[in-house]
Amino acid sequence: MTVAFKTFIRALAANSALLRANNTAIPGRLTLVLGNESADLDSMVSSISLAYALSQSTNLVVPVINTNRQDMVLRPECDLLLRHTLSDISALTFIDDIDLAHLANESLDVWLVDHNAPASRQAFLEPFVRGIVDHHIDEGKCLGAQRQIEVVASCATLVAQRLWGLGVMDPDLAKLLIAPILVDSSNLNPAACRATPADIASVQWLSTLVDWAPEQSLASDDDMSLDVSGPDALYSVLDSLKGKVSHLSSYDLLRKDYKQWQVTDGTGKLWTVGISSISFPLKKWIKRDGLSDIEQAVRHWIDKQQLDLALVMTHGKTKEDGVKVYGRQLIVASERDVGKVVDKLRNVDILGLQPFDKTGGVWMFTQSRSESSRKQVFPAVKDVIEQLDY
Ligand SMILES: [Mn+2]
Repeated sequence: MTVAFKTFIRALAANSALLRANNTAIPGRLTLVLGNESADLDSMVSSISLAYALSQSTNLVVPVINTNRQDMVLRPECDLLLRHTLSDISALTFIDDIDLAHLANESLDVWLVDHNAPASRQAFLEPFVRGIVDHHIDEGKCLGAQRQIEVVASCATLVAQRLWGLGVMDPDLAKLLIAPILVDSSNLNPAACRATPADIASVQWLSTLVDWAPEQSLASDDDMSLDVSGPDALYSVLDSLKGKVSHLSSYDLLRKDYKQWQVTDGTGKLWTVGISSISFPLKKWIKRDGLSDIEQAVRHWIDKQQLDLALVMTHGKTKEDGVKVYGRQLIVASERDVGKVVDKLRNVDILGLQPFDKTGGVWMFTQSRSESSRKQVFPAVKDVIEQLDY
């Protein structure tokens, strides 16, 4: 017998309450489906929908949003989509709702979605990982787990394929899944070079299952409703919300889409490395807040996260000679002497760094290889650190 999506969502409130109460009397086994700690739209949607897929054959499967509940305000596109398709997001479990270390015992099973190695701060989960569904470069962890790691634009494509195989789909679930695939592939735009044939096939299939609103004959106003008539309109609402950063301070921009790792260098020293990704071009950010405000925010973040190395990737369109062009920039910062790391990064081909500005321990570059996202940049940085031998 199949479990309907609405039934699964209704049960989440009770399951989340059970976890929040830290109840040691959780009946039988517990399966947590954890997205990555940047908690973007893809991670949130993939963890909810993979949890639903697993719930067809497993009792008590709970998706966990891997960010604090209050940080949802930093991700308005996620907030809107989840409210629209799930109606009640208070039923969801956020990482600060539960005591993960307490739940990590012999009756716990973990599925990682949209990442393939637990975040540094969640490394203790590694022995409990039973499955992985992801689209990042394989970090070679959790080798005993069921692993599905494929290069696609959006992890949601891989989850959609599983749901296809299970023969369970629902109009709200289809809308939930199609959203990150559109966002991560720039609406399947070939020029963005992100969509794979699998992403395109998922969008085509899901699109036929969504209850789209009737086509409006009037030009629609710019309200942020998701009662839209098709994928293009859904993409445009979510993308503009995602790009809305004008209400965020420099410091909030740094924490909005953030990942952190630990890397051991050639001398055995452990580095804590953080990478913020910001969809706001550096030129516009400097114009808005000024260099010293940005520098101060970065130093504050380094202190807050206790980072040995902070990277800030900015991207977006700016006008160059009257033409809008997409570009990426990279800020590298540290309170330590990292000149050697910076020198090596400047020789990394997939970055193509060109000097932009430098103040104190904060280097700013234009990243001429604008197709390289954090998925490519972190492995490059990791390589550089691992080869340090002074
Ligand atoms: Mn993803």
